[in-house]
Amino acid sequence: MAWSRRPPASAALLLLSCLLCRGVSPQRPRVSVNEISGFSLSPPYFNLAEGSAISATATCGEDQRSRPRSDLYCKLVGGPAIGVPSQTIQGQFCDHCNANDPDKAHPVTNAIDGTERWWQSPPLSRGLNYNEVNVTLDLGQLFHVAYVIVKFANSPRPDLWVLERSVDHGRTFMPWQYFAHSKRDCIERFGKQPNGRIHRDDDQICMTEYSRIVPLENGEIVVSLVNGRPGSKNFTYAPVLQDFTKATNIRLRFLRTNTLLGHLISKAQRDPTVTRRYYYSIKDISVGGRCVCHGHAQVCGARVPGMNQLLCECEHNTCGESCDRCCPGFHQKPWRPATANSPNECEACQCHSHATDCYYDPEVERRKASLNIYGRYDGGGVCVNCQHNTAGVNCEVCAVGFYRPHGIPRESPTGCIPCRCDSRTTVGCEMGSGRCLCKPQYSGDNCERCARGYYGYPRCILPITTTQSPAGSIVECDCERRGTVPEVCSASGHCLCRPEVTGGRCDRCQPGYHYFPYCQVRIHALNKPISGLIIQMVM
Ligand SMILES: *[C@@H]1O[C@H](CO)[C@@H](O)[C@H](O)[C@H]1NC(C)=O
Ligand SMILES: *[C@@H]1O[C@H](CO)[C@@H](O)[C@H](O)[C@H]1NC(C)=O
Ligand SMILES: [Ca+2]
Repeated sequence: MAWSRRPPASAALLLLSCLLCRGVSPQRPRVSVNEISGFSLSPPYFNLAEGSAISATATCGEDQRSRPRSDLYCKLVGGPAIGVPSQTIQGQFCDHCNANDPDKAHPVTNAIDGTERWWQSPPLSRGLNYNEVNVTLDLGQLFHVAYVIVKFANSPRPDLWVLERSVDHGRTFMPWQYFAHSKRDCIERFGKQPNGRIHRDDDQICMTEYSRIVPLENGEIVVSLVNGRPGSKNFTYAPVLQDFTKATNIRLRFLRTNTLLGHLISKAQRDPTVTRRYYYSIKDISVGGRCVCHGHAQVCGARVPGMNQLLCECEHNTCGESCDRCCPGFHQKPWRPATANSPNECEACQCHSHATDCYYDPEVERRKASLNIYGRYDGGGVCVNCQHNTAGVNCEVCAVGFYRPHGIPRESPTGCIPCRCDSRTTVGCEMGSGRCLCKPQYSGDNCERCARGYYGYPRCILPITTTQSPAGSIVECDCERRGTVPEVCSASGHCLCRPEVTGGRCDRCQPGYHYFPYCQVRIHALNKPISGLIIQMVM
């Protein structure tokens, strides 16, 4: 049995070509993702393991503090040597690990180096605790992972282990898939039905087929995290599956090595000629994945300078590392991931060129108060920081104290000009005409007089009699209104009498005038009709 001479990246390339070939049956159809993407964009899959950082909790030929040491191990497989073992001890083919010797070092980086070199864990003869070893990949950022392929080297595949993932950069891990040699272990160790059907997109299954002792060397485990799951055919509408495939870190948590003796191991566990044959070895780990771009990017390439990070090249007016928000100025609609049926683009706000940013307000959308760029009241974008003396949800009006003359377009940066009105008597001016808009107590084209019912320009206060006065501090105007001019009283509260009237309250006629409030000079005959003016006043 010869080790494959295939260049290391070929496994991933084969998978990738398989992903792309759709329908064409490759020689070894192992993993493919046939999703209907429609309007949703996705960057290509690639081998995430190559760019990741890898660590192991224990390594053959190194002590726990990473200092070199010599560890004797022997292969489980007998028969003719494959070239590597240098010693035969009692019919076993044996060798040493030593981190000091490049030919005998088995650092964990060998598992992602693209060569035939492999990582190896300490043999159990060094301690039965080396049944439990973790190998952890740090992907550096959040990715969608479609599959994990582990190729083992000079040992069988593990008897019992868990594939775990983290989405918080390694702070917490959760199981992704369980592997056990016996169905009983699935139930007893992991509480899972062995080889059960997948019902939900996030079911964590327990498989027994990958823990068989054969092949004794160069076994493979292919873990597909998408295929066979209900949401796989409609990935863009399967948020649970989208979440299930996310990972920032991947951990292979090995719990028990495979042994020829099965559970009789306990009887032989003190015999180093047996236990030195039990260890883990990994030749290659590949992780098929792609950036998380929420369906808004088809390229995920640009590495941030100085950082080991891949960025989505966001489309659909989305922004953010994973296109997870709308770009500034594109908040007319709330952000949504793309689906097969709709790109769910972020839509520009209508700010009439007076603002560069906006935010989405569902209440504004409910009131249909936001104009979109197509001229319809659809969406909830609210422009922020309207420039050029403009204001409003869409920067569509002029700020207080400014008006836009007729015929000037809303977009004009110089369209809103100051009102020519006295700010003491006005609240601004009318759009278009620029006509002054009086405060309630003023009227006239330029708000130059008191409104009806108000007296004493320019104060223009409401006339109140002393008996009605709620508080003494208010200057009141206690006049006989039938005897005053229309303004009734002055700003200081003095009653302003008609010329023929007199008195502090303007409540009597001047000398020589008669019949308040008429105050006529001469009345020739009382039985004659009096003047029209008087009739008017009487009525
Ligand atoms: C392996 O990782 C798990 C958590 O995923 C942890 O509980 C366990 O202690 C680790 N094992 C070793 C040997 O460090
Ligand atoms: C995917 O799911 C969406 C929403 O449930 C549905 O409208 C669409 O028809 C589905 N597409 C396919 C191909 O099943
Ligand atoms: Ca390798």
